[in-house]
Amino acid sequence: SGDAKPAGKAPVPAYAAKVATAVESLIDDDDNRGPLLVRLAWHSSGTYAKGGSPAGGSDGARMRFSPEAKDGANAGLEKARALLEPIKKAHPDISYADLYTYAGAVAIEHMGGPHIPFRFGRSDFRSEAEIASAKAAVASGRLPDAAQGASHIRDVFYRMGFNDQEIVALSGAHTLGRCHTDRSGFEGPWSFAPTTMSNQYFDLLNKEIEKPGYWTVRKWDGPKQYKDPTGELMMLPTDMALIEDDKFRPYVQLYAKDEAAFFKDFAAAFATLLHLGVDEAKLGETA
Ligand code: DDH
Repeated sequence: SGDAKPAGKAPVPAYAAKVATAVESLIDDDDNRGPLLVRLAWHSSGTYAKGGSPAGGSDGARMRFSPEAKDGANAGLEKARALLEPIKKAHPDISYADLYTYAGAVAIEHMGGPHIPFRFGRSDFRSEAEIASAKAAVASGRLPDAAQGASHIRDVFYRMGFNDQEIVALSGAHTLGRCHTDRSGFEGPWSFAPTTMSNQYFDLLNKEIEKPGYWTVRKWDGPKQYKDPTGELMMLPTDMALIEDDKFRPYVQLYAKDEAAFFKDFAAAFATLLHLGVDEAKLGETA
């Protein structure tokens, strides 16, 4: 009949370009926002467990509600969600779940990184009760713990379906942003240019391979972290695990010398991350 919907994926929504522009101006207003939005996209998605019950992942935008809103791993991300609220008001047709992930994709590219292929179509839970009755509440503990080592990193990322190369590529996001004592307890940026996407994180890790002792344990009252010779930069125990582990280390070396390879592999893995657990049938054309 004439009522039949045409087959095929939904086109990229008309609001996509306007939302991207709005996210870009948020980032231009304040240097810390780009990295914060990338972390929001990652923590929205990184609860995914392949075959898990609940599955987790970005669909549903559960981070607006307990338990994810109160997860210590998400400390500080309430600021990212609040920043995006006016964009949601101006473009009510975008779901929160799409907005939280799309903003991260836009931020990567706007900070000089690769284009992240993105598909719209996620939907939102409306309340904590709705999440609970759908048995979709994800308890704390699925996001990585920075105090641990390679086997923990593998547990977390293999659970999402990633391999060692993808784990290392994704970790390169730590070129961006910084740790805050009032959020994670750790302190400081990983790179000298934390609002520019580059392979600098790998370059800095690679210095330890070329000159052991470049990174040393920082003496302070806070949790164990490493400092560089300038004392300005930091690495987490999980970052150092990437050069301690024989299977991770070659990818650190590869990405340190080949930024194009890093950008290509990061774009693919980050796009995969943002779509984990989202029903293929809901997703539209790739933007
Ligand atoms: Fe991360 N990350 N991350 N991270 N992350 C922190 C900040 C940022 C771990 C721990 C921390 C990824 C992987 C890991 C970003 C992106 C990504 C902070 C500091 C901690 C701690 C939070 C704070 O105090 O504000 C650990 C552990 C891992 C791991 O893999 C084992 C991945 C995969 C990504 C990604 O985006 C693909 C970004 C960006 C930030 C900076 C946020 C900011 O406000 O600046």
